[in-house]
Amino acid sequence: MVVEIVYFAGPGRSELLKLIAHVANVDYKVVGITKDEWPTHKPHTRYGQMPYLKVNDKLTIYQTYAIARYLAQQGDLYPKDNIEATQTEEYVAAIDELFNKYARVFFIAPEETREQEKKVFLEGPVKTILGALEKILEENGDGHLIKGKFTWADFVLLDMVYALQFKEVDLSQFTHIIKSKEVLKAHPRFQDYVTQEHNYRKY
Ligand SMILES: N[C@@H](CCC(=O)N[C@@H](CS)C(=O)NCC(=O)O)C(=O)O
Repeated sequence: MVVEIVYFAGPGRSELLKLIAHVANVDYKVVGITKDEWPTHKPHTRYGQMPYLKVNDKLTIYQTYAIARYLAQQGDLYPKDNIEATQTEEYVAAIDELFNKYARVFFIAPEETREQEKKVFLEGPVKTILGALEKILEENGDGHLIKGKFTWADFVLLDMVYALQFKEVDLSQFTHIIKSKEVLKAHPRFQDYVTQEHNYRKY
């Protein structure tokens, strides 16, 4: 069964989904909707938004992190242990909060207030949320948010880091987060993902 990851034909929220699907060894294909197609496509989506995942004729899943969780569960990226699973949920929820603020600052905020909003973002949630995850990585010491294993939370963080660096946010103070990138990139399925044409982030 091949699932379809449907999103705008370009980078954005579906980067994470393609990466997790690939690393989790899910059989997937990428469906790109153009800006011109979107107005006629939008009313057929549940929330008027993308991405969505078409699993089969009966099942379509919406909301980025719900899709990411489902894909992670198909492979070995979602912990079977309840406590570890809950910890990944916590970390992903924190990153979700950061991502929504990032989207506001860099893509939604009006030009007149963007610089001020950016300052508040960098001094506030970036420091607090990444600072907290940095501490966990430091304690674990192996580049993983859940010690000893690759989980979806690692890739959610990686995607957030790339999104921030794409906007030239300096993350050099978060040395353990930066180091964890290399650990994730060493995953054999990650190595394969970077060769894919639809790897728009150019990991
Ligand atoms: N909470 C949603 C947000 C999705 C979202 O904001 N999608 C945007 C693109 S990044 C969208 O579909 N925009 C087009 C529109 O609203 O018409 C998720 O996580 O998937």
